[in-house]
Amino acid sequence: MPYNCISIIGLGYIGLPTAAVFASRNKQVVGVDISQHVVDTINAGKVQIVEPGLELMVEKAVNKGFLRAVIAPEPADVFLIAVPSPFLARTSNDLIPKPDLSYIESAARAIAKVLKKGDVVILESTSPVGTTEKMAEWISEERSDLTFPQTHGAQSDIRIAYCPERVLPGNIISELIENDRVIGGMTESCSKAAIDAYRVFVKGNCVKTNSRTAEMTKLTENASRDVGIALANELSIICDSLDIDVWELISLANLHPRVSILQPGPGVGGHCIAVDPWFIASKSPDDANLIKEARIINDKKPFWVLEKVNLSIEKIMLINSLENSTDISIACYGLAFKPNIDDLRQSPATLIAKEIIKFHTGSVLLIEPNIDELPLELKGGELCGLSEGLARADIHLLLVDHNEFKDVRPSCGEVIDTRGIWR
Ligand code: SAJ
Repeated sequence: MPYNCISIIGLGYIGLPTAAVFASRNKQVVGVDISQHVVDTINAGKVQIVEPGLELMVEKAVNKGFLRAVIAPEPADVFLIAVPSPFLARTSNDLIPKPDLSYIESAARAIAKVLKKGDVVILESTSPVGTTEKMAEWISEERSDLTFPQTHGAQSDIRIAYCPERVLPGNIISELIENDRVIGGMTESCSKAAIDAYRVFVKGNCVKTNSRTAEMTKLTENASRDVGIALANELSIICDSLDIDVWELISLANLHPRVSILQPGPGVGGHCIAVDPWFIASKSPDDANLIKEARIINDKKPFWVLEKVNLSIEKIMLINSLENSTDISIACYGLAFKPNIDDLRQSPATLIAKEIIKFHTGSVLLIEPNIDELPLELKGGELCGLSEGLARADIHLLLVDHNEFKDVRPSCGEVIDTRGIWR
């Protein structure tokens, strides 16, 4: 393996674990991040994100001198870009959100300054098809003294490839090592160079393709899951109106050897599945109909849940001849975007809780065992323990299937179970 120094640009959920794994294989790793806080934290052998096993790896790597973090790129043999690729804020005219490639562009232009002949540049950030080629252009604009694959093919000075990450938060370290990788070079020699770099720690297969196919592979993986969840969410609405238990229905349908339906919920959250399908739709707006529709179905699901909450409020008011809903307490069980994590960002559960706080005049109890403090956007809700919520609420709204909620069940009151664990 000719590459001894690896530079990882962006030390977040993907970049930092990748840096730590390279360093654990005794490579010299220079992590680059625009946040001084992140740089200082890592150089102190600590981590700014919650991921099992990561802190220990970073501490060891820093103490042994294999990992250090810096603000500005330094020379290296391999540059791996793992910066965010969100979409731009949507205006009322945008039917499809537009990708924001500015972080990738800044990273590309910043590393261009320190590139030398023979270096490899790999993009890992989830990206619309064609972004790797764009990145190659941005770098070449900065360095007319070097040659690039788009103009010099296999003979280029710089090798450029796309290699998507596909790890699951909570299990990142082992998935980084064990999962198969799809590696798409702009040329055959670019693919080979990138495979050489990943082989340092990847035990799974490194499967070769071109950069556009690798970009689309990542988007397809997450779009496929989004479409699958949209089917489950649509079924849950249909079944509700037909008085059928959707979870029983799905488990029965899944007995068929060639059927494997996913689970409905209050919507799709997180930073990947709810974002990536739009990258396909933004590139192919007239052709990505199913993909677009799935996004719309999943984005609408939280509002369907809110209608259910309103119906429950009206029911309680009617039964108890109440003039207003001030005396009705609503408990929301779970705020995270999926079970057993503390991440509330882009969470349908948090969106639903926020909307309830806005319109409901009575108490809104928020039960989230994985956090100690409510974010500002949930001001007006009361963070409380599980038994208090079960004892106090008139409406029990189950939003996340955290393990803590599986062994309990409200003994009275209205129950709205969006995850099917309190059936
Ligand atoms: N969800 C459902 N029903 C299901 C499965 C999930 O409603 O049957 C919801 C979850 O509650 C959550 C959302 O979907 O709100 C996404 O959760 P997830 O666990 O399916 O996925 P992520 O976003 O944590 O990670 C995904 C993974 N991609 C796939 O499984 C295809 C992961 O492997 C990727 O690396 C990650 O996106 C990424 O970074 O792209």
